[in-house]
Amino acid sequence: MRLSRYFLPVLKETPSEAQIVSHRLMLRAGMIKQASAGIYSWLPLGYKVLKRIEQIVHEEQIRAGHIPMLMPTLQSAELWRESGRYDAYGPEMLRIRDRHDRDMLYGPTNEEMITDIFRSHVASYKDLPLTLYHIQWKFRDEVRPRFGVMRGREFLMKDGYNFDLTKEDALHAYNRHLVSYLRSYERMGLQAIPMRADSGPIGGDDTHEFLVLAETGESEVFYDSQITDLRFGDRAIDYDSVEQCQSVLEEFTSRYARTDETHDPEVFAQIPQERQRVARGIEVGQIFYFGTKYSDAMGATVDDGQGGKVPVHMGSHGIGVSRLVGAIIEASHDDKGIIWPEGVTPFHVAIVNLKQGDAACDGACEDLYKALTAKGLEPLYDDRAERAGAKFATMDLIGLPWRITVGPRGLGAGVVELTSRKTGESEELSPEAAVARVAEIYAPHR
Ligand code: P5A
Repeated sequence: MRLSRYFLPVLKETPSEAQIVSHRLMLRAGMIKQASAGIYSWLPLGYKVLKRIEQIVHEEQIRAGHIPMLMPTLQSAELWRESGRYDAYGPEMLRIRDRHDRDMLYGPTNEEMITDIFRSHVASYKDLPLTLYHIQWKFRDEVRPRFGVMRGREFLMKDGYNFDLTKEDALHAYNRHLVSYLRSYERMGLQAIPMRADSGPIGGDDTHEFLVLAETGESEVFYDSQITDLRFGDRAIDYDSVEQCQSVLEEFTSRYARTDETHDPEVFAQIPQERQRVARGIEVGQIFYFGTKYSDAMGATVDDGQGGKVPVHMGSHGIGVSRLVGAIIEASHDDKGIIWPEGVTPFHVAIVNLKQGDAACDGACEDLYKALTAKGLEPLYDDRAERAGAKFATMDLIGLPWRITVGPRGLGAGVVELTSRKTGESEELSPEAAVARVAEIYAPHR
């Protein structure tokens, strides 16, 4: 993409309405625009990051054997009356009436709708196990929408639902989700710690929230510092293996890590004092096992193969896709702007032309642009007739992890400069070597 032809409405002033750094930076970098309280338009740069996150989530869900689909945003109140949640959900639910006076709602989650799909089409235990998921907009009429996309009213969620014959099978699905979530967050450059939590309106006893540690997080968390040493890394996992998924669960939940809702001061006090941590975190996902809560209420049963009908065991599992954009920025920025992890960056590399209009510089930039594109990378080429300082400031603000700077002096010596946004370190390389280096950096991310 050439910056002269892109739509990147960066702001010079720091927006006064934004209280936390990710919200400020998303507005300044031209990623989002507020449409009304807690509802945002995703401008091209923000949209690209959102899509990258979605892509990672899809890849990891499919890898775990879960099946993508798409349900609507608007739902009929009837289903929610069946489960008993139509009244229970309270004012967070946006209720709508259509022209035929039918009660509708903008879905805050999809347990009822997926259970209805299941009971309409699945009758036998032979069709189990089954996990379906979608990535779809949700609406929750939050009392205090704030912090930009972090606590929105309209927000994008990946929500998945497992259907199993037995509790053991459903707990395997729970563990599979835990593993796939650990992998997903790490690919986004994040450490998200599974913590024992409270299930709230979704229900059930078994639930973990995934929290990214950040001072601006809305949740207070208590944990043993040893938990932060754990990484999933690139270990191979067989998602069908009960033992393998179970062992990841045991490893990642072996240390004390709880949200304030489940915090137990007595148990916490038993951790050596130097390892006790009280901090704040951003909840970027949550997994639930709630057994037969919805299948009982809505009659989702299967033949058990022995002549009987049994309600299926279920769980649901959510990732805050749009919230993650803010969470990643909270975890990765400096005073100049965003620093995108390579896994989610909107463009892979910036090309900054220090002397637009100079034939040699323009030619070298065009060649770099073509060579990077030919490698399957997406460069953002600042081809505007701006001064160098302004170009650097824009690229620092929008946070691309790598920048190639092209100027007449370097070109005279046959080199361009490759700079890391994170460390600020630069390396002089031939243009060909710079392209090869960037391709190598991104190889594990594609
Ligand atoms: C699990 C999937 C559920 O709704 N039902 C389907 C279950 N879980 S949850 O924890 O309530 O939400 C899942 C994740 O969505 C994000 N989230 C939000 N993101 C932005 N703004 C909001 N107002 C908001 N509310 C929830 C969180 O990341 C949460 O973990």
